Amino acid sequence: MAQRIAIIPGDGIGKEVMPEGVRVLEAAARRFGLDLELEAFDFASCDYYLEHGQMLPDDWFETLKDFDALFYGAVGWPETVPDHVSLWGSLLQFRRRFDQYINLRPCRLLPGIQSPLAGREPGDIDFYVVRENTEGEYSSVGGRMFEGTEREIVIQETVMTRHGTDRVLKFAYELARSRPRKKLTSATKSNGIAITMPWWDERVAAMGERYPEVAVDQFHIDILTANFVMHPDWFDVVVASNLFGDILSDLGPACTGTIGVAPSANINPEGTFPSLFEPVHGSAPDIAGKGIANPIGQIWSGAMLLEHLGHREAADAVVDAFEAVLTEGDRRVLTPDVGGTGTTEALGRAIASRL
Ligand code: GGG
Repeated sequence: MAQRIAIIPGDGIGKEVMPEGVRVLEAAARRFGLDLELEAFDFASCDYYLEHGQMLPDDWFETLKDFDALFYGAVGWPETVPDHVSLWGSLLQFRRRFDQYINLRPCRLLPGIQSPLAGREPGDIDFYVVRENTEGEYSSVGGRMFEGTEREIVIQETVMTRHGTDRVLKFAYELARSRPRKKLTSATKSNGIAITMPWWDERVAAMGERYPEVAVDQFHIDILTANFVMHPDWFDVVVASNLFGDILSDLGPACTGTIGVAPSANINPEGTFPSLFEPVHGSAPDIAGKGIANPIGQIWSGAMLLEHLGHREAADAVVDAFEAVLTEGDRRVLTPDVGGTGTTEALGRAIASRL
């Protein structure tokens, strides 16, 4: 039976990198004889909002829930829709309603890409950020009072549950245990955020009792960001709350030369609902429409999607294909963020032709 994949380009460069993500998925499907059925949707975009007054149709949950995976581009076009409206109206609905509580974000220095950190070679930076994806600082608990007056009050609560925290910690420990270094780093701020974060540290320690073979350390988020830059080789698996994980998973890829290559998987590990695969980058209004966005973040996310659907060999072939193109280093094919003069499409085609 065909595996059904929903294609949702979203906004800005999402619309430019998605065709390349699809091109490579289709090339992999041809080569490995995979039965993938792709269906495209225009919702979860600011264009859809402008036409319909909301980011998603009322029946989006019913429409998407039986897909095997969702392949997403990027959200946000602040010129027309405020960012918090577009994000909460689309991506965060998917993550929450489909209980995609793991956001898995690999960070790896790829061959042929120059790290801005002096002397770093491929192999020196190779870790995962495991981001809690349904609660934490991304909470809808709070409100405004006395708006526009001198007495204005704004409150937003951080929400951490034992269920939500333990399940992401378990995933992170298991990932660390499966890797050669068996090392887990926890992102905390328990000196300043003196209620939720000491509790997060306690949960990390409690879960650690089940994984004695995993070496654990923790850093406050401020020095942790500094150490991403100074000592990226220290890290293997980094587990973080929703906001800290979001920040770390932009910073990590920046240390590998470009955020344009970074992939992510929003996973519902139980498989009750579809998981969602998207590049880490957003819609990038500054370069949208120029045809120069790097499609590798989308393509690598496609590889994660293939692996999630059980197609490990095809996923590895996609990674091999973009690594080969990067290693070859033809500047006419590479996008400007990795030192080339090429276009999104040229890079996508070069990768697909390797499959
Ligand atoms: N492809 C990822 C994307 O569109 N990100 C936009 C964004 O602002 N995301 C915030 C988040 O991931 O929490």
